[in-house]
Amino acid sequence: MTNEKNIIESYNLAKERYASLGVDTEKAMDQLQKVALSIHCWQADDVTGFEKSGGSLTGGIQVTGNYPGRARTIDEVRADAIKVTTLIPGKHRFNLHAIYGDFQGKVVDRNEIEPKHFISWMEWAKENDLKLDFNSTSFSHPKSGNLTLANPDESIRRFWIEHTKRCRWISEEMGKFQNDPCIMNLWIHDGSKEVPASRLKYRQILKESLDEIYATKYQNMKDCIEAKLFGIGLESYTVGSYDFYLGYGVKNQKMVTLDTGHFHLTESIADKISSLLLFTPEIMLHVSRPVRWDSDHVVILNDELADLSREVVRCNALNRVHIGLDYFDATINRIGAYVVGIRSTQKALLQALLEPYAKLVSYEANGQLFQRLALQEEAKSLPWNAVWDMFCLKNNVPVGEDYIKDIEKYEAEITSKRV
Ligand code: RNT
Ligand code: ZN
Repeated sequence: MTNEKNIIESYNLAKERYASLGVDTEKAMDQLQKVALSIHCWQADDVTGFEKSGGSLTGGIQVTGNYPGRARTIDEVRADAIKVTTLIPGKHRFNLHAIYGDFQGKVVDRNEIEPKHFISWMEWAKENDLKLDFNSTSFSHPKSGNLTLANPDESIRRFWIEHTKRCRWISEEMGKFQNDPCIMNLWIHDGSKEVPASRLKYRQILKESLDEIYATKYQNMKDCIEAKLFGIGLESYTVGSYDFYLGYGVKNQKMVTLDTGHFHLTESIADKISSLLLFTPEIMLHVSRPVRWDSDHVVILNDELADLSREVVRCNALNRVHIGLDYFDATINRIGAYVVGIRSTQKALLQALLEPYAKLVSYEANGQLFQRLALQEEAKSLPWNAVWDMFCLKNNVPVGEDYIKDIEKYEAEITSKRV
């Protein structure tokens, strides 16, 4: 159990320690306060959504586990999301997929969705001081197959073009309603299990589809395009590879979405930030955690996350890098999965904001390379945790592990009753 007096005392000591290295802890907390994370709706219900005709999850992604308590209705997703917001500091965004529309029990196919199906979400978000982001949904549909926007079959391709255009229209209306641009992510699973004879063919088709989709210019939404290495059952070829979307993004000034689970395991996502910032307008992140593969484990405070956060902060790019979460774990309490992943992401950002960066840069400029290495190592064990606790206290949310009991209570009273 944490104690307020101790938190304040520890914070004051930490503040002094950081000040001796030229770091202003108050400023770091102010900066972190402004970072709105885009919280993915799909951890709440194992990427199921509310389509009446909804089938099983396809598209090369997979949720494992069957822990009780999955949200089954819009109201349950909303209630869980609100619970999560009470256990994390700051004001955030909520990221919807097209299959989460409020379809009122009707069958509305993907090429028929409209802003009206998302009005109740917009109102809910407004009431709860959240902003919305959006995603087109290419998976889990009878027409998904292995190819959607890259499909040589013209009727299937047209179906998905129509869907994606409508998603941009919906995003535009969301952006207008909330008076803040809605970011719409486009990820499609298109690919194949074996290497195709023509890798080029499908990429050409995808490019044409995207050109048509993006022909309409909007003011209140922003587009981002998400690449991937492989999907389950689609291991040998992904039409929308990183090279493909990087090229498309640079040429058309679209944001590229970097999902931290979508690269070779030894590839550094952090290292991509500074390059993308030079050639694309902004960046979207899907913070995830691959374990051996794109397994979408709950985000934890590991070296990769610390490196990525440091890079965003070192580039002074918190205003150009949008941070979304993307993982789905059904083996543990799902509210807990949200809270652990979100808080870990915020901790990584705070560590980055507390780095004695000015000193590191000056060592480097002076060729003092031992000094640079030494300070980088020492920075890892500076008392950032005292600042984190203070940040939680100021935000009136549980400090340290205190949120465990809140989630246990919510489980006992709410999620365990969902049978
Ligand atoms: C899949 C992508 C994509 C999805 C969500 C549900 O590998 O990461 O972002 O996780 O759209
Ligand atoms: Zn993703």
